[in-house]
Amino acid sequence: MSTRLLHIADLHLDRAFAAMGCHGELAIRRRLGLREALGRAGRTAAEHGCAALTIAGDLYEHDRAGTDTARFLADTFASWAPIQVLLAPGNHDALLARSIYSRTAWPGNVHLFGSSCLEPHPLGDGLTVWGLAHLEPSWQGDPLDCAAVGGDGGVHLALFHGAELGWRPEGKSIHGPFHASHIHERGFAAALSGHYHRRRLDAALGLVYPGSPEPLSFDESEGRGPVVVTVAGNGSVSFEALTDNRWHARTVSADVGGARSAADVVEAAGVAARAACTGTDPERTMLRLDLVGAVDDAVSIDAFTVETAAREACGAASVRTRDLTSTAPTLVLVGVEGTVRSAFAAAVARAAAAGGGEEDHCSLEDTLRYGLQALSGVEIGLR
Ligand SMILES: [Mn+2]
Repeated sequence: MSTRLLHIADLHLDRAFAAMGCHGELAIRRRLGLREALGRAGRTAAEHGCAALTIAGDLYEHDRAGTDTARFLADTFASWAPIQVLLAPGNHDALLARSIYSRTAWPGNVHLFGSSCLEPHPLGDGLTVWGLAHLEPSWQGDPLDCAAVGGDGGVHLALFHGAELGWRPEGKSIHGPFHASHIHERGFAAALSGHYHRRRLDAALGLVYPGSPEPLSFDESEGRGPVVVTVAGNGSVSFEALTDNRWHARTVSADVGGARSAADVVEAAGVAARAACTGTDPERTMLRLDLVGAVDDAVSIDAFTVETAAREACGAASVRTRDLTSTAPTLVLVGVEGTVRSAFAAAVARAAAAGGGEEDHCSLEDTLRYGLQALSGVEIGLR
């Protein structure tokens, strides 16, 4: 007889989405979309005959989640009975005294892990899920720093929010650092983890990151969804990733090199944006549009104009541009013009030659760009 679990993590209910440039109506749609994703997970667990749904932290964002979110969660979980819900708080939803976790009366099918050391929760048929909670947002303990489990012929799974150190994406914060090699060493058949927002299934190591159910940043462009964990009668554990995200994050480059006017920039941006939205539901697509190429300083690139035009062209829910263009080589000519422009360019060049850090260099580049645009008499587009 096999047992199935459905594993999710990093839903981040109540997220602001400001970092993705969402405000007003779009931010509300995104937050409703997160609640929908949780409802979907419950239905998926039922369809797959899962005994439990495991949630490895960052279920909500503590700073923004209030009583309404607590009631939504309690009612949603109750509606899933008899499926059990196992909660292992992470860094964004740490088990603080005033947290939703602490002050909500959870329905009987919910089990909240409450210690920073792994504690057992038997699911029957010799299967035990060991879970822990981050008791504070900056917890730095090793989730697998525990005595080895097992030796009873049963199957043991670990459930926690943590940063596997061999696979940390650049710049990702470290919360609950651990080594994947310790999963089997400590007697666990698998670690059902959360924290990294990109899916990772490693059957050999027994490591699962389901990733965030919906994309939370532009870098989260891959398909995402819950992971079905099957514990077979012989004790072997297998994973199956489902892809059911309804929102999409895309990044595309538009080469605007050689553009002679803002109209050329808008045209190239529209073509790239349309191509990027092909095959997705544009109304639920968040597009990041990188403008690249060497552009004449007489061409005004205004981010808001380009974003508005690109959204018009492809119908995406939102478009954010990153102006990665460089100033066209025509600039070299500026030096021989014998004008205010050339005097300005020479002054900036002297300042650049005087050295300074990366930050100085960037601000001098902006100085040159905006200054030359101003002196050319074009409208200054903000990056
Ligand atoms: Mn997270």
